[in-house]
Amino acid sequence: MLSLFKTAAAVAVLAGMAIGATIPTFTQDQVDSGEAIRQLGKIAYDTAMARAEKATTGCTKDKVKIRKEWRNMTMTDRKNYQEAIQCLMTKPSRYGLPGPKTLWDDYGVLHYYQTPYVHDDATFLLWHRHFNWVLEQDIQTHCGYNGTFPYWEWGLDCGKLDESPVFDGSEYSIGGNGEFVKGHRAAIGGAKPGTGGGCLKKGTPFANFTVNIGPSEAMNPLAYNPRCLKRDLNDDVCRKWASLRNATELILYTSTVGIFQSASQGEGVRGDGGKTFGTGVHSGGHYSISGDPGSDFHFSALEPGFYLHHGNLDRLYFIWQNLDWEKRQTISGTNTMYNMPPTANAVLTDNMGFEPLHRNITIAAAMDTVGGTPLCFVYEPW
Ligand SMILES: *[C@@H]1O[C@H](CO)[C@@H](O)[C@H](O)[C@H]1NC(C)=O
Ligand SMILES: *[C@@H]1O[C@H](CO)[C@@H](O)[C@H](O)[C@H]1NC(C)=O
Ligand SMILES: *[C@@H]1O[C@H](CO)[C@@H](O)[C@H](O)[C@H]1NC(C)=O
Ligand SMILES: *[C@@H]1O[C@H](CO)[C@@H](O)[C@H](O)[C@H]1NC(C)=O
Ligand SMILES: *[C@@H]1O[C@H](CO)[C@@H](O)[C@H](O)[C@H]1NC(C)=O
Ligand SMILES: [Cu+2]
Repeated sequence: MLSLFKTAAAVAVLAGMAIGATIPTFTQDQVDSGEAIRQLGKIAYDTAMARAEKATTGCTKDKVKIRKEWRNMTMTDRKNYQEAIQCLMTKPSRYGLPGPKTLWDDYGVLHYYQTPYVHDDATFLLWHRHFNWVLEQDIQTHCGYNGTFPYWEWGLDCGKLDESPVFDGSEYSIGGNGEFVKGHRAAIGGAKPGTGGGCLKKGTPFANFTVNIGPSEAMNPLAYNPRCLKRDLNDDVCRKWASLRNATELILYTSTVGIFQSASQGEGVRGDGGKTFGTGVHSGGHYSISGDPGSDFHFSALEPGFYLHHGNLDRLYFIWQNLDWEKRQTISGTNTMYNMPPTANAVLTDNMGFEPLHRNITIAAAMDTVGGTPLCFVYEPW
């Protein structure tokens, strides 16, 4: 009964919202099965593509790269992507610091430095959008990968993460679960513990990968601290905060970017119709993977799954934006996490920092995935 009530509320709210695109009326079954978000994804895809079709320079239609859900990529692309990430782990770091050794480590360093400025504030969504794009450039430039860039729709796998094509441990995955480790491991929000906890199972991609820096709580987090990559796949977290319903409701019940970004990060805001969001899909996706560095606030960028996870978060934002494109190119908040220390409200001309991985860009430059400054991609629904 509760779920039926929620559907009715969603329809009423949307009818009153005068949103740019015409959104179909969904049943609870369509929301829960993913049919709703698939349809919303198609509307967003068409809306963004229409902009590229009109462009005569920059991001024209023939240049748009189509990002796909992992299972919709060819087997060749899945393997090549996985190998390209491993390849970054063999290229030298650009920082010239003693701890980080590889180009891959650089992603952990940049994310570590930027953490207080790009979470729970105005640039969260757009900084992470561009961070993924920078990785895409690096795997092309340094490792020859010119295939499809992936996202991972968490909700397709909640309840069977071990069997997910992303984490099944095959050469077409980004490695398996960690070895099962007994003992207490707290999960967020009182969820049941995960099913791994140890180093990645031998013989799976990334099982031989060494995490070189971190963790956050270390005396010197950037010091050399080699250890294995650990995972702790957690189906309960996935079901509670990263399900297809959770992702869909984030889009349907948030009418401003301030609420969308806070809701996605579990900041306790309420959405349309009084909707609450728990820990939010951002934590939901991260802690579905968990482990070290997967659950480390600063160093999670050294978990290969980070980019598939943030790809999906960016896709939800892409869908949300394109459902009302004219009105959804604004930002909300300041340039510091929870506005501590207090800073001025961010403006579109503010700089986002990516050096030395890539040149900095303005917030405005990342607003449109087909804006061509430099972004030029869309997310295909699965
Ligand atoms: C992309 O990669 C394929 C396979 O390695 C190669 O044949 C092709 O020339 C590449 N395309 C570009 C534009 O680099
Ligand atoms: C892991 O092992 C594979 C296969 O031997 C190798 O190609 C790859 O470079 C190794 N990766 C790392 C990060 O050492
Ligand atoms: C997430 O979705 C599940 C159903 O898939 C639901 O049980 C749970 O309450 C939702 N969480 C939130 C915070 O809405
Ligand atoms: C790039 O951004 C970083 C971080 O905001 C800043 O420290 C640096 O000065 C910027 N570089 C340029 C060339 O603007
Ligand atoms: C994506 O893959 C799923 C499952 O394999 C398939 O049902 C679906 O048709 C594919 N979607 C696209 C757009 O190729
Ligand atoms: Cu982050």
